[in-house]
Amino acid sequence: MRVDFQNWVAAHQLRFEGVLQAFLPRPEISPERLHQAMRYAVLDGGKRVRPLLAFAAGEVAGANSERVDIAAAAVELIHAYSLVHDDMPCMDDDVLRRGKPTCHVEFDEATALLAGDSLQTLAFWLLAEHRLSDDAARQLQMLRLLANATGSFGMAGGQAIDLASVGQALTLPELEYMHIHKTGALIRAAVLLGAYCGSLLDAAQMEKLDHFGKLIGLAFQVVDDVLDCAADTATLGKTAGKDAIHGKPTYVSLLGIQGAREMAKRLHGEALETLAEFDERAGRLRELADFIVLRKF
Ligand code: GRG
Repeated sequence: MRVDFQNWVAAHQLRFEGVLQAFLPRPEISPERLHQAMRYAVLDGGKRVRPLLAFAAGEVAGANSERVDIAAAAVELIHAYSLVHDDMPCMDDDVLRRGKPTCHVEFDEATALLAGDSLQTLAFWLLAEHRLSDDAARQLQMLRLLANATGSFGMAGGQAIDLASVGQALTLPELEYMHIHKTGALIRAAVLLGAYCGSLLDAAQMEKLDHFGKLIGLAFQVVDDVLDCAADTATLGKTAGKDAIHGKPTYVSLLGIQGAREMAKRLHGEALETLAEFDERAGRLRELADFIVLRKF
């Protein structure tokens, strides 16, 4: 019998918490404070959207779930690192994340910086240490893919553009470029890495999944912009309304809230169309696309 979506999500979130616990350095091992900060930033919080996308894409590609766990953990560690650094005073300067004090508030700035750095390197260590594919060239390709999605041609590059765009009037294509990199690149990588752990898909199907990842990554950001102005801090677990306060260009500032909602709906439709040729094994990906666009937090 097929488990309903809510239960599938809950079961994977619970099991994956154990996977992350096992991969993170134990808190009593030296340097204790750094290891405690790394665990604080990763464990017990977050929707785990990127890992869920990797699990769902792994299902499409017939992947071994232990391999997908590694890929999903690597992506989530990169995501956690990005949140720790983004919250620091030199960037977004925020005090609340996932319903608790941000890492630099709970620990200190230097520890938060090192925790982010160490989470990033742990992610790449995981991909290098474990076998994720029977094809060594493909495994290298996976490392390359995550590096590109994370660095100056991906998330970090998008963040640099974001920081430079405060108070600027961006055009829609400029805003899209920024978000495809800042938020979209890692979401896209999560889908691809999950699929690369399996071997059922040909190049054309991988390209379809890549396009799905791109569309749903952008939709995620459009919804994030809407929630930043439509939801409250308690629901989001992070400070609401900051984009407008900081004069950040967003889909809401460019299109209005209704226009942004319509854009998310259009991207959602296009993402589902991209999956049209896949059979029921893509069911979880379709459900995740729905969740990403309909979510309230
Ligand atoms: C510091 C290199 C560097 C990059 C930071 C991801 C990012 C780039 C900044 C985070 C700021 C932000 C709120 C971006 C909007 C989209 C986003 C990534 C939201 C947070 O992701 P969720 O909603 O968070 O998946 P949880 O806590 O559920 O994991």
